[in-house]
Amino acid sequence: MAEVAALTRPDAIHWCDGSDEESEALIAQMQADGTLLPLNAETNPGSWLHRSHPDDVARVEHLTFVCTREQADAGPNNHWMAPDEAHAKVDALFDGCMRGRTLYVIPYCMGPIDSPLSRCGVEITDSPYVVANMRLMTRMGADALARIEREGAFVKGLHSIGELDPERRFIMHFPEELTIKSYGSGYGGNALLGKKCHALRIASFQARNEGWLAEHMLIVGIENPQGETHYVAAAFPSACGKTNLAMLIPPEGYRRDGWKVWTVGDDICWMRPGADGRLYAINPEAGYFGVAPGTSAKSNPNALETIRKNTIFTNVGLTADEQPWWEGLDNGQQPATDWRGNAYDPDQGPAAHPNARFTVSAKQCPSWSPMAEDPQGVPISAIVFGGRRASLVPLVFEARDWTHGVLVGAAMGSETTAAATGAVGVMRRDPMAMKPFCGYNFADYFGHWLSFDKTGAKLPKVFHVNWFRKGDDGKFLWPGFGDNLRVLEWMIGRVKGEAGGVETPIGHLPTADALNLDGVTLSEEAKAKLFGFERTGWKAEFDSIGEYLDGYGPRMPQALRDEQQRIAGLLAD
Ligand code: OXD
Ligand code: MN
Repeated sequence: MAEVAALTRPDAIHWCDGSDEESEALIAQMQADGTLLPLNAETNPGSWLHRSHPDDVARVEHLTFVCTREQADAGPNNHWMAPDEAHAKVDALFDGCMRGRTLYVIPYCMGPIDSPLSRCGVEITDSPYVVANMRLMTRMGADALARIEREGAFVKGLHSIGELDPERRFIMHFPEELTIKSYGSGYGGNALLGKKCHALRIASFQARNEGWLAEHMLIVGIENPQGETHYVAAAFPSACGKTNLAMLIPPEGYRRDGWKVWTVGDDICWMRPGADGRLYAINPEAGYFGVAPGTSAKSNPNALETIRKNTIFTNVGLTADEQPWWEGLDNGQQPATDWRGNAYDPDQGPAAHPNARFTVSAKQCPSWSPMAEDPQGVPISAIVFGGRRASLVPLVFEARDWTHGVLVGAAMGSETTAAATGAVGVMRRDPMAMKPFCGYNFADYFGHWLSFDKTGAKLPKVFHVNWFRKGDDGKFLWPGFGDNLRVLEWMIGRVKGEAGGVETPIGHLPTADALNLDGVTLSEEAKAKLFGFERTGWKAEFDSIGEYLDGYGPRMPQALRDEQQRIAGLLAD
């Protein structure tokens, strides 16, 4: 801290203890300077609106760097800069940048404070908005500091909003030094360093060295009418429905029969093998930083209930009586003010920014699982990969074994979303939804995944889903949301050896009667596309997967190439 203060020269220094008094004082200060605007106290008690700089609304992948000593260790999947050059570049920006500001020291713990799977960090920042968000998203303050003092090890994070100038913005990671330096952005994924920078990029690197996995996955518990709970971890790219699946409400008939859904996490999952050979997972986060647009009583009633109070909204619109508003909210209200603070005019774009967010404590979620606090984590029965694929990819299929499952994850493709700056709706390979977040070479990462398949391991089954398949009319074919439980039920049936599947070259698809479709009406086209296997299209897909793997050169594990070749061979028959 002394070194940082000497470089950044703040007017004041504040060590965060995480107390209510501290939070109240910070909020009062942010209200006074306009960083936070109070929302309607009757409809949204304890809740605030923050309007970010209009050029600072999403992650900036082109300005995000992994700075390993060897460029090949960062891999073709990351932007790379030599560590010395990166430190020099960014330190020049940090020089004197906190003059006139307060430096906040945030000790935090990712994961339950007493879990052996958790890891700590310290973020130094000049943004009280970051402090308020970190307080919701992590276990922050005195307990974390005590653990850091005990362990002596932590990830060092330095953040300044700088001038919020996109030309003076860098998100730098130094995995070999367990260090992060982020300058020039106040946006969640760039500025809340516990989240993407620590819990994914740095943690994935640490996890490889220490024999665990740090993944961009939700964790959900599915309790059947017999009272058994199976935990599922699912990787979908940003803004592809992780929060919705994690908080799913079972369809009417399932509710009546006694099915329940428990939310452990909605974005990040840290997993390691337990003594019994199964993978055990914790959610390193303590809150949700969710996408607001599209969240409604239909898509995610649990999320709506979660954010009814004590929530920070960023870049949403406002109704005339200061209630938060976003596209797709469908609550009968109308926006009066847009996310920039101007009078709402539909010709000027949406009222809420498409990547508008809510930050809220996980414990406010009606489906919050108390197992989220279990230091041992929850045993994972199934791992699910999925992306936005308008064509070709069926609703669900199961990988034949772990190696095939790793290939299914490595080959994941999805259309880009507003969670990062750049074009939206462009199909790209996003292996295991980690393209923006893996802190080292993907070839080594796939090798690390393959290494879990060893004697005594009782690994989860691996599945792929696609909720986003479209018909010839361009409309989604699967109802999604609560009805996705039907697909999860099939997966659990497969895990227990009870549900039917048909073998195809790409894996097992559900047999015609294996999925419970009571109460769902699907057209013939929908059935054919959601449950069918299109050999010609898959042949082309596998050629493209082969080219993708080849792009990593000889570092790509041979076992993964062999698996791609095996399936390409089956498709050619
Ligand atoms: C997120 C993201 O904020 O993936 O979770 O962008
Ligand atoms: Mn995410």
